[in-house]
Amino acid sequence: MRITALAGGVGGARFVRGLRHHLDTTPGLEDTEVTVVANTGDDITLFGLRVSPDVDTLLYTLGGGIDEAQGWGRADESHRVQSELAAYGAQPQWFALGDRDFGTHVVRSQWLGQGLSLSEVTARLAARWGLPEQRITLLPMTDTPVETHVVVDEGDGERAIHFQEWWVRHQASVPARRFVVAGLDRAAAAPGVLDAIRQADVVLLPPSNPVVSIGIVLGVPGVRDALRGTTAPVVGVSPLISGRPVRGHADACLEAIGVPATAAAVGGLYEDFLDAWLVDPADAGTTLARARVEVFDGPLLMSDVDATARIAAHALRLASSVTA
Ligand code: FO1
Repeated sequence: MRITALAGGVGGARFVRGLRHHLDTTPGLEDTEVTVVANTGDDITLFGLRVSPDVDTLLYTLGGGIDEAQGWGRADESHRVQSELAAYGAQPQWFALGDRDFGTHVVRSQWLGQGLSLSEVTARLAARWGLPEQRITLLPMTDTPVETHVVVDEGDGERAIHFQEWWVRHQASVPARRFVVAGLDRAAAAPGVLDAIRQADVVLLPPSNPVVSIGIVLGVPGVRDALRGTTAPVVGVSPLISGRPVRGHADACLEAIGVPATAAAVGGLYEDFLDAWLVDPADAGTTLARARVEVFDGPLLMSDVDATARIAAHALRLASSVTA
């Protein structure tokens, strides 16, 4: 069986880890291949290095090197390089980059500089983290360098800031007018991405941010059409519980695009290709125009790997029960 998931950062990575755990501990499913299409709109160039936060969060989470409490960055981290950069007055200092994390950014930048594509670089990084041995293929959504920017207006007129500056420096506290991803409409899907959707047996949408993570992946030309056309059932997991994101600032993102922060409204964003939508018991009244809505038998909280595995298992059962 082949499962394809569109993923953002922390939520997507934790979901895929739970999915893989469920597959590996369920007789007959161990050989299932999982392809993850990662959002690269969060990518940013810092100190001359290319940083790909959602890809790195997936690598570290699936490879066992993640700082579990933070959900991003490497475990057992130190910040000696960053303190040297600060001593030189190097900017910015609002994005915490650890010494071990710098290793990833250095090799990514070196390989990109040697002419490798982001897909080739990501495959090398994934090999180090043992993803092929887990039957996980990690694909960037596109090899074209793209970055999500946030248009804000702090009273002195509109200006665009990098997504990370809005997300990390401002903690999404400055109201976003809109999100723009320069060049996305001319970006080609990375090799294998569209086939991974078209040829999947199941397509899953983890509880990632619907606007700046999954929403960006959906903006890659051809992705939405592939989702509409695939014979695979497409099943999503709500990232909101009672109108609140479990973590992050999905509510601020939804407000920026004028969408209510409800499980129903988020499911509605995917309605043109979604077959089923898994929601928390607190959102049991949710209905969608065409997709089937099912209530998870417990809190839709990815509190640990076992809890996440149960959510992933329910999503797969749901996929087998709906016709695409
Ligand atoms: N998130 C923060 O809230 N503060 C940080 O300083 C920070 C640094 C950082 C460094 C590398 C990385 O891969 C992720 C990092 N993140 C940080 C998380 C990141 O902003 C988010 O995980 C995604 O970009 C949003 O999904």
